[in-house]
Amino acid sequence: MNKERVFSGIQPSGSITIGNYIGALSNFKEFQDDFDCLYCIVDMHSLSNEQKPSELRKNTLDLLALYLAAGLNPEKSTVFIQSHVPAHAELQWVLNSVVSVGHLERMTQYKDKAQKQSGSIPATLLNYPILMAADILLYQAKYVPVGEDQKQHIEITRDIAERFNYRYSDTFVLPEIILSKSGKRIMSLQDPTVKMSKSDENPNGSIRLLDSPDDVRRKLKRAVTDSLGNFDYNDEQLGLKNLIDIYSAFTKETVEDIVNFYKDLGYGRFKSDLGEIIAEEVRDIQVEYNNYISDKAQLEKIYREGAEKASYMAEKTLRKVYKKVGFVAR
Ligand code: ATP
Ligand code: LTN
Repeated sequence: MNKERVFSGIQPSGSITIGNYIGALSNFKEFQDDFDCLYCIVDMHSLSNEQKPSELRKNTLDLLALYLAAGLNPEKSTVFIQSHVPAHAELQWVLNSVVSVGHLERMTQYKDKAQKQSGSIPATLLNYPILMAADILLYQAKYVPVGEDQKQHIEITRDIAERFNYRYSDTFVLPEIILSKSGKRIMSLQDPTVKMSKSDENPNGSIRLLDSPDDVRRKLKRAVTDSLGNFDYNDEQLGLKNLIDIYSAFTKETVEDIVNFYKDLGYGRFKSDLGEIIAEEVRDIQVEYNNYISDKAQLEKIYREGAEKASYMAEKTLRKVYKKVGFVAR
């Protein structure tokens, strides 16, 4: 029996954070046995922001090593780099024709990021959701495990698929979002009203998977809480709430159990325990990461084979699409 497809991707636009890990990466491995999974490093999406070429190259290989360190098994899942499969850009072009500029301009991520742009706004930022739709629709993926911030992007993907299916007859599977059980949205340690993000310029706002254990402990100590002094989980104490979410994501303990345990122990003890918990998990991941990143030949073999498998699936959809829109067959 054919397994249903799962597709997800992370941009190599910086060094990935525990937000990316909790909201996305740590969940990827859970689908490997029951679904036909594709996990992509979406390097083309990174061009929606200015990137230093040498850093983009390094971040891409780092992210591949981190995918593997987080338990992705290339024997079970297709692990690949987006720019190695030209069908993504090709389908994106076709899908441009079923999306209005107005819709793209109303996307939350576009508005946020365009506003932060100091110079002119690159067209890649506006077209970002169409490339993401192409990623997912090319593989007829049914499920997309991502963090909550990506909800609108999955909605526009469904919308694009529906429009195309309506105009040219049934072609694409309509994908569904899968949110992680805990930590759908991890916030900055310095400002709990904004999302923790790998492109945050404040180094203390996010913990990176490749941070040293000492940096992890230090950043946690400095994490913003409040002066109320009561250990509770509510919207008046957003900093603490965020740390409790992180604790729960790493330990799988319930919020209630965490609050009960730390009620009389206080913030200091809680933060220092959480520092140890994250430092330990990060250390384990880094041991694996170091093994993978030091073997460039093995990495190359993995991404080459991944691209070959992905291309085969992608070409099948692209051929169908080209035929439906009226391109003459080669
Ligand atoms: P950038 O800062 O470059 O925009 P980002 O850190 O927001 O990047 P993405 O590459 O956009 O990360 O996201 C990769 C995955 O991580 C997505 O599934 C996204 O939903 C998830 N993710 C990102 N940030 C968080 C967060 N703070 N909490 C939970 N999940 C997150
Ligand atoms: N936009 C996503 C990254 C991404 C993605 C995808 C996620 C690009 N293409 C396809 C899932 C499926 C983000 O996390 N910023």
